[in-house]
Order: sequence, then structure tokens, then C-alpha cells
Amino acid sequence: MSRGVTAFAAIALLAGACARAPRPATPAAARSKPMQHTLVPRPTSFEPGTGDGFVVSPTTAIYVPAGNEDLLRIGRFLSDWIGIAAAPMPPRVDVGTPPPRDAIVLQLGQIAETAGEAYELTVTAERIVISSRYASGVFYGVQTLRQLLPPFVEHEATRADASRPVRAPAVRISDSPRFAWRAAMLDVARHFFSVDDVKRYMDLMALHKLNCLHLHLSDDQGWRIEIKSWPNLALEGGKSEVGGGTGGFYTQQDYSELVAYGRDRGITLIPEIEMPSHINAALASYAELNCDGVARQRYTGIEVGFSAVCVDKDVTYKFIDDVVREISALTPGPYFHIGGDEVRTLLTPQQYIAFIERAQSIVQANGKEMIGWDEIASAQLLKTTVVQHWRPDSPPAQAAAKGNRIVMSLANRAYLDMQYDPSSPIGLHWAAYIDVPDAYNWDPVAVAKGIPESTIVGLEAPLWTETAASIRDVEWLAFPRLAALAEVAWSRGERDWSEFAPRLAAQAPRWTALGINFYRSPKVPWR
Ligand code: TNX
Repeated sequence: MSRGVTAFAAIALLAGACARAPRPATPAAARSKPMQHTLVPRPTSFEPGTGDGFVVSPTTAIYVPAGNEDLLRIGRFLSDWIGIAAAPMPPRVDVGTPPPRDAIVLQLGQIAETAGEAYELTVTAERIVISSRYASGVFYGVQTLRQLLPPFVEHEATRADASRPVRAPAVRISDSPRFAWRAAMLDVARHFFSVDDVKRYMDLMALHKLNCLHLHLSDDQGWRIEIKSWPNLALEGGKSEVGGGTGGFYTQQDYSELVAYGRDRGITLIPEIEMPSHINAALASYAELNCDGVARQRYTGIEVGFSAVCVDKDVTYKFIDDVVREISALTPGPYFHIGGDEVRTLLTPQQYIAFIERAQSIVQANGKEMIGWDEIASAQLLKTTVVQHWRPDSPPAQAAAKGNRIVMSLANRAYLDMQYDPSSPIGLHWAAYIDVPDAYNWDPVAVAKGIPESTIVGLEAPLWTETAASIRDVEWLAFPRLAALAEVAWSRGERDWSEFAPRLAAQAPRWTALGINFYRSPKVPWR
């Protein structure tokens, strides 16, 4: 392996891939064969091999190329995931030459598909081989391999049972994503979620090949990240949350830990500081940010759109510049999300537009590309700015006309905080009830009605947490819908609920082994 390829591969995984990888060609033809596998998201091609497949034995080792830190780390992940399911010790990770049998080989090299996250996976009785041009593709090949192995492998307490073979079926898989932007959003402002909670969410995202986590770090109810030049934002603004709980915030070190955790799992972090509205927590922390110089009361309700920064004060832009600068310095990913939605009071359309353009300059000056909710499309946008389309009733025409990249997050399809049906004990329903088929049966390009496919870079599934107070609540809202949306984002070709539903149902034992609190929707034929 040449050094050049190795270095490039490292960058590809480190930077994460959302919206950076080349766009794949038009979808391959749909296949409507009977279910051959239970993989979610569905891979591009799956050809069953002959024989019984590969059995992980006490002597099986995982081989990675010498001198490649990314593949070494991925090999160690795989070893941890297999754990003690087949032997008293997890499989050894080796940088030597792989033997002809009893080996799981992770390698970089030429494969037919050029997209950054593409991989090939071959399982025979002798070996398992995962190949990709980049470490990010190897990582996804390993996620697929996890799903080929028995679900009990995922669970520490149930897997040390030598009577059950750890077998992967004989197969040849070739796979690559349809969209480079496959994101989830977690609102840590309405309720605060610990570093461990966010890591847990990233683990579950990675299993489903999602590659971007947008953290909604501030809102009326709370400010969740330490800003050294404005310490009260976190110390005061971090103290509240919906319902009156104690809130919390991430220190800069916590945030960096999340960045690194995501990077190792192919997930780019996108920080969002919401402005010019949804900003009460900051207005409660610093009196000078208010036009009247009087600090606001903390807010723990769930109404939206009542707060706004004082657009006429210089200190407002100093504040924004400091916040964007400090967070950008901790964020290797290329994006900074400024919110920009639901400015219901205080600002005229002209003031709003002027504010967005000024915020955009600040983000640009700090070396990042701006993202905003779709309202920002009324402003003059830089070519690099990304528009996140959430309002369900209209296609993102304004953004498309300007040629900006669009991420689809339709509230009536992709909002994980919507109730499944009227019996859901948590969740909102202002946009829709979204049962699992509703999350699955849509196409981000088709719903954009005539907007060129090339402007739609992918999708994001936001999870607002007005009604979700714990990671158990988050999991219940996210699963199974996040898996359905992951397939919408990853899989090419036509999709059909009746083909997907049994595959989705087959995830239940693995999710149970992982301890996921998922919703057993009556629409899914759980076994
Ligand atoms: C709309 S979507 C919001 C959020 C709420 C969410 C609840 C968007 C850009 N704004 O502030 O939390 O609805 O579903």
C-alpha cells in the first residue's frame, strides 16, 4: 500500500464524509427477489455464495495492513464487537500477512465502485475479506459484517456460549451509499443529554451507516456548551431545561471528546447555535444582549419563536463571533449551523435577512460553511451555504433556485419527535403522525418536485426533545424510524415497504441484545 493512499484514507475517515464524497450514479435497477438477507440498510448487491459460510473460531484473527492507524482501530472495533462469542478472548488483531484460512482481512485497494464509502465484502468458508479504497468504506463493511453475524454477538452476557457457532453466511456484497449526507440531529437543548448518551446515539447511528450528527446546542430552554469568553452562557444558561430539570452543559473538553468519538466512527459533528431566535437562554445569561439591557427570565416551556437577539447592538455580533470562533476551533468538520428558523416576533423580514447575511459572513470568516433551516433561503446565500429543508408543505424552491445544496428533513417524514400514532405517550404531532411506513415510503428527490437531484445532498432525521427526557425516550422515538430513514439515505434502487418490513423486523433480536428501547410498531411484522 502506498503512503499516499494510506494518508488519503485517513483523511477520508477523519473528516467524515457527509456531503464530501462524490455523488454516485443513478440508482441501479430494483430487485424484487425474495428476502435473501436481513441487512438494514439494504446493500447495492448481495450474491449468496455456496457452502455454510465462515465460522469464527478460537484461532480466527483479524488482519489489517501495517502502518494504517485507521484500519487498526477498525480492526480493534471489530474484535470488540465479536468479543468472547467464539473464544475466551476476543479475536486477535494482527498486522502480519493474512493466512489463506481462518482470517478476517480488512484491506485498502481498488474496488469497482469509486465512491468514498463504497466497500466489498466476501465471505467464504476460508476467509472474510472487506475491501475499500478508503478506511470509511472498510468501516461500513464491518458494520455489514456485524449484521451478518448472529445477534447474540452484540451482548456481553449472552455470547460466551461455545455451543452456538459465530457464523457469517457465504456471500459477496458490493455496496455504496446513494447520498453522502446521512445525518441525525439530537436536540440537547430542550433536555440535556450526557456525553455517554450522545456516544450511545452515535454507536447506534454507526451501525446503520449514518455519518453526520448535528447537535442542537442552544435554544430558549438551555445553552449546552462552554464558551470561555462568555462563561455565563453555560454556567447560567445551562441550568435550565424543559419541565424545570437541572439541565447541564458540555465543557469544551467534553465536546472535543464527542468530536473524536464520532470521527473514529465515521461521524462528523455539526454544531448548531440557534439564532436570531430560540435564544432565550443566552438572553437570560447576559443582560447586555437584550435591547433593553435587562436579562430575561429562564424559560422551561415549549413555545417557540418568542425570543430574538438585539440586531441593532454591536455586542450581539461580538457575541456571535466569539461563540462561532470558539466552537469552530474545536470542530474539524466543515460546517456550522446557525439555526435561523421560526422568527415569529421582534424582527422584520429585512432585519432577518440582514442578520442572516451577517451571521453567514461571521461563519465564513471562521473558516466554516454555514447551514441554516430553510427560512434562510430568503437571504443572499454564499454558494457554500447549505439549506436544511424542514417545512413539509412546499418544495425547497427558493434554495434550489439559488443553487445551494439542500438537505431534506421534512417534518412529516423525517422528524423523529413526531408521535407514531395518537397512542404514543411521548412525541408531538404538529407535522404528522409518522408511523414506520411513513418514515420509509418517501424519496428525498421525488418530494422536491423538479428540483435537480444534484442539489439534494441527502437527508437528516432531527429529534427534538421537548417530550424526550432520557436516552430511553430518545431510543424509543428513533427506533425503528431511524433505521428506516438510514435505508432511505443509503440504499439505491426502488424501495418497497413490503420487502423492507420483514428485514426491519429481523433487527429486533440485535436491537434487544444491544438494549435498545425500540417501539414495536404494529405495522412491522416482528417475529
Ligand atoms: C420546529 S424544525 C422547530 C423546533 C421544534 C420542533 C418540534 C425547526 C427548525 N424548529 O424548534 O423543537 O419544531 O417538532
